[in-house]
Amino acid sequence: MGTGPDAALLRAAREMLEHWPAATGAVRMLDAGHVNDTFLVGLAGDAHVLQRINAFVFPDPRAVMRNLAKALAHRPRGQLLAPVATTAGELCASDAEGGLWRLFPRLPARSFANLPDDLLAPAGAAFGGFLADFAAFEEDLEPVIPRFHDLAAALRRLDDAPRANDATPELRQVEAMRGSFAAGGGNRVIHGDCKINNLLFHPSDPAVLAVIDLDTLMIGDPAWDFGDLVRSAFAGSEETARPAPPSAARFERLCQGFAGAFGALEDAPRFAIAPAHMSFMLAARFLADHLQGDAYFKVARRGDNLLRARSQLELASRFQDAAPAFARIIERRDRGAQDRM
Ligand code: GN1
Ligand code: MG
Repeated sequence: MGTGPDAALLRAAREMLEHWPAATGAVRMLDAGHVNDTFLVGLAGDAHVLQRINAFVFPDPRAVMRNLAKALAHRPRGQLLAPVATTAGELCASDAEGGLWRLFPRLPARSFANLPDDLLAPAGAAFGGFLADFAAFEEDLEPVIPRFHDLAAALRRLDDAPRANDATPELRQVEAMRGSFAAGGGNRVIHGDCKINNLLFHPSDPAVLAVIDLDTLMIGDPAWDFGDLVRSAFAGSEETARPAPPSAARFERLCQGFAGAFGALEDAPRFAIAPAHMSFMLAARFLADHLQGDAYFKVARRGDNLLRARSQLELASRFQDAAPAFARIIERRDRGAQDRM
């Protein structure tokens, strides 16, 4: 058996399986997201996904699970993935260190780092439909990460981080752009992490089977979800690589799908600037984490968070340039939808 942090984590994952009936050994670690630890495991012969919630990022992991339980109760049949209950009948189990683990079925589905054109509208519709469904959500959600989508707070954390020479160009770029974005607010339930790899697609049809990762379900502005969707569709999910240039045609497909399910994107300029806003905020978060020694986002190697920040800054600047064209596309779609009514 190997040693080191990965081996210890795999061992911990295997030990957790005793909490679920008929679960078999943790097969391997999955590279899924930048935050939680995720493993592929077997349960009664079917592949499942075991996950430990990152307690540094989510100081109260149980609050994450309480929010999830409320969301599942709100939308019991639609496109959400429920954890498999433990033998004790719970949605999660804790380990000796207080870490919280949950187990999800692994659907036979496709997921993408880069979406093909024909899946852009279904992706938009899945997140737009999610927001529409949660417009009527009556439960109180517990805030799991204080000031999560608060740009001013992200910039403050960056300002407070230690300085390093390797990040000088990125810090300058942040200085040059920081005055361009308004704070934002919002007062309805949003998904909070509308990345394209949080969608599971039908194995062959252009349709979404599930919207996953509800850890950051929270009160906010739907434009942030829309912005993250567009951001991730051009960033690709690894995010250390250079982003694809924004394309009006791909934006239009995302927008058609999203607004078709969500409803008109009133205040088109706010939605049009949201991709730039979300990319810029994420750049500040990646950069602060690089300067603080990669405590928050997982990295395969030192420097990944700097590369991610660089890529998000490039996106932010390109999305800023594209915002007037994006606003025209949004307005044209809304007029077209009205004409058809
Ligand atoms: C993180 O772990 P993952 O990949 O689901 C982050 C999001 C970022 C995203 C960027 C709780 O999400 O806010 O947009 O990385 N989640 C948290 O890829 O910080
Ligand atoms: Mg997430």
